[in-house]
Amino acid sequence: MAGADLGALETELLGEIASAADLAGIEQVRVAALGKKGRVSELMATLGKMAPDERKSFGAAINQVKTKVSDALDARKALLDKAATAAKLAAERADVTLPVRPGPMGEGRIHPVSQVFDEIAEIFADMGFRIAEGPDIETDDLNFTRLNIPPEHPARQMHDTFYLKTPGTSLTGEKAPFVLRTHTSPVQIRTMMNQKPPIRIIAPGRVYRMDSDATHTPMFHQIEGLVIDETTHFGHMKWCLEEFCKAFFEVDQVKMRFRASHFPFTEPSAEVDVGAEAIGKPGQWLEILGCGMVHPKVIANCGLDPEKYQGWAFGMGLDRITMLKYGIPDLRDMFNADLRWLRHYGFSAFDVPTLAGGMST
Ligand code: 2U9
Repeated sequence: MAGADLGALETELLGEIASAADLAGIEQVRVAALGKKGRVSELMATLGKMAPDERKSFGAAINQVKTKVSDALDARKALLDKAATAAKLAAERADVTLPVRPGPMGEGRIHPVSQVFDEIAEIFADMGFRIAEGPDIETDDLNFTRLNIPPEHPARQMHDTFYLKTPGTSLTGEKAPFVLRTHTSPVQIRTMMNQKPPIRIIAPGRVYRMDSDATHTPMFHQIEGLVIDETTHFGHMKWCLEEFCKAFFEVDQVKMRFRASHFPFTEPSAEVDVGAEAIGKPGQWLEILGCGMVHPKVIANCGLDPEKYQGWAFGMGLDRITMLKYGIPDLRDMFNADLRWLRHYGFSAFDVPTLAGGMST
């Protein structure tokens, strides 16, 4: 091939490269020019049959064409690459500040009890508590006996507790009646039996009592807390509960009233009221939880030395404090699965409660 033809080939190829519109086009030109059977490669293959002098000059000329074509391919490819990325970015541009589009995530509602559980978990997690869970079906040993609730106690009677027809096997191996747990306390019992103090847990969950009227449902939700170590005392409990109330009701100050009470599993025990200013009703008191120092017998019943370890516990009805905080008038509506109610009282899945970002807004 003569030098003029080589120049024409170069012009033709550079023209094709310049007019390639996209990455696929540029690849086509590359294969047709520099591929195994490409026009430049085929010229290279003719070198072998040439006389040495001719080979030298023609070889150098082809190499020049090859380099120019190759450089032009790279440059055009880089340009097209950039243009393709820019086009993709423009097409896929998302304005993350726009409100959520209608759809399952925006439509669905978090039940107020779930929201309040998340709020409480956040508050206690911030104070170093861990969430512990256990089964809804327990033996009467874990639900009652180890909690210092004796067999003749009214809570054990058939009209308060759901007993299962078939007995189960207790943790110590003997046959024991199965019950639907009447409180989440067996979760704390299990934790004390399995874990060395210090213990700081909250135990949320469903509990069951044979009770059904305007203010009681056979299933309701509780959240209990337990702290066990060598030195913790009633003052720590009061501080923690006060901090909890301030964070939960989202106020800077709360009035609290500890009234002496009695529970088999705590001694001394107290019921706790909060000044209703916290929910905008000055002058009234709201009972929100029960608490006390864990009874030494309960500590011993879990295999811990009550001379060495002490602690405190509290319990509250989640449904009740949900109703208080969010002004829900009727307990039974909480379990009716009425979509209109849920749309009114429920929360968006995007309103995740955090201490930094706010509990309920
Ligand atoms: C262990 C030791 C002690 C949990 C406690 C209360 C007080 C309490 C009620 C609140 C409203 C139940 O839902 S409610 O009806 N609970 O007043 N609960 S102290 O004490 C424990 C728990 C576990 C091992």
